Amino acid sequence: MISERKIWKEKFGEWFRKVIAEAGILDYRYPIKGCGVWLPYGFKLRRNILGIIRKLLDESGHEEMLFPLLIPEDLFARESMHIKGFEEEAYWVTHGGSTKLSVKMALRPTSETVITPMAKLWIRSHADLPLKIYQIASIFRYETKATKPLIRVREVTTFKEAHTFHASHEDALKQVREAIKIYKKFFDEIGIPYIVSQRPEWDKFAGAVSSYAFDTVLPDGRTLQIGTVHDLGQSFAKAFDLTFETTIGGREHVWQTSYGISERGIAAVLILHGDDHGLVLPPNIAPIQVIIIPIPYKDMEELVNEAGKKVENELKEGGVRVKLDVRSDITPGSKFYEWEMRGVPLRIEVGPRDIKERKVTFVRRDNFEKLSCEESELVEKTKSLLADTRENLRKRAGEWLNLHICKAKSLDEAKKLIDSDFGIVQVPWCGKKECGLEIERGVNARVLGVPSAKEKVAGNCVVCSQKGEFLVRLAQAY
Ligand code: 5CA
Ligand code: ZN
Repeated sequence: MISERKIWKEKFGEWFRKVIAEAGILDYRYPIKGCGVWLPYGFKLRRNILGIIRKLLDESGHEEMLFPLLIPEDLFARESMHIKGFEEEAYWVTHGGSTKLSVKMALRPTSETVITPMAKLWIRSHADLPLKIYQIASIFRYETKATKPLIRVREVTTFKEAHTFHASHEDALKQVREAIKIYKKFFDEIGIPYIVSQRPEWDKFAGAVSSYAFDTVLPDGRTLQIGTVHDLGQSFAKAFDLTFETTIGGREHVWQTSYGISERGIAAVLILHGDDHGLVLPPNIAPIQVIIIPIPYKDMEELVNEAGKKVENELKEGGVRVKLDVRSDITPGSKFYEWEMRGVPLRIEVGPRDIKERKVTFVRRDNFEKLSCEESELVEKTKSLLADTRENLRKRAGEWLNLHICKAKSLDEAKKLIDSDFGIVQVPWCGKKECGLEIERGVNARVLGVPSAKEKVAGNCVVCSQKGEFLVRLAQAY
């Protein structure tokens, strides 16, 4: 598999564009760069993935809400670091019809400056804290780097942002740890491997005290940031004068966190599990888990279709998302090709021989293994094959990431590895900003950050030779 992927690496950008269109995930031909259309099959996949994050957030005391898209300039500009970071990325609404607006408005590039002033109306005392909310909505960013479907878009249609409010920094830090745990569970559920890094001080979210990022490695050796968690400290609370009455009667500024993911998580699912034949979808999120294809022989069309219908009903009753493909104008071979490309995890072929022998024939999408079972074991066998497929995909993607993280002892060695599209390279670093920037320049790559749970480091800073405090992670990043 992995060696296959080496060849795959070169053409993966092209593969990605082609497969999302052909598989019916996304139509990216809309005449605005960075905007696409979710097609029905893609929309179902998106809905299943969002179901997982919704459940995780709801279970941990977050409540879903929906906030306005427009931000008046004065609110948007209130927190100075935030506006500095986002000003150039915002789309601005300046007119209502032909009337020039007295205050121009930004389309939200994220929602701290929408949510904090509203929280000020809701939070009075410590009894109102913590407050944990989220929304799933579109955001807009005028990205200047090359746009790419699902990976770098200008309308991020699947932005899930959570915002939390706390009575102490300690509580906010606890929330940061919970958020990291929630995202770990989320990415584990969809079979995406990741590393979590604390972002360097010079590359944090605009307005944050500290930022943590989830990164994964794509087939071309470049990393994709698939989620972030931020400790916002009191920056926004101070800018908006959001305070609460403490237990001893004084007033203090509220402590905040925020964390977000987007359709990049969906892109990672498509890319990391896919192969030369197209998508391979994890069964727990696949819109169709089992595709049944009747294999008609002369004069037996009706018989195989009926048998297929029976299999379909039984699986449906067993709670499996199943589809019977009875189209008579295309051959079984073309059907195999199409559903393989669309990533359906399991295929059942129903032919005269299966009917006669009271057997069911399966083909797994992840490894093309062909298996069979007795008719009576249909539901049970299907479920165990789907579970195996899911586990295999998760494991395979995990091995891929492990093979693409390594350590280097010098800048030279790190640069060679990065130039060969290796993936993530870690080097000892003293922790000083000058050295960090020097490392970025030296290897011409990005500092992803340092491991969020700090490991003991052996070795000296690759720039200044002082004792290394951290292993810093470097990569070509999307
Ligand atoms: N307010 C915070 C937490 S919600 C925030 O906006 N953080 S962020 O800027 O880091 O965005 C969160 C995640 O959204 C990123 O980690 C990235 O995975 C995703 N994202 C950001 N910009 C884009 C984009 N243009 N296209 C696709 N995904 C994006
Ligand atoms: Zn140093």
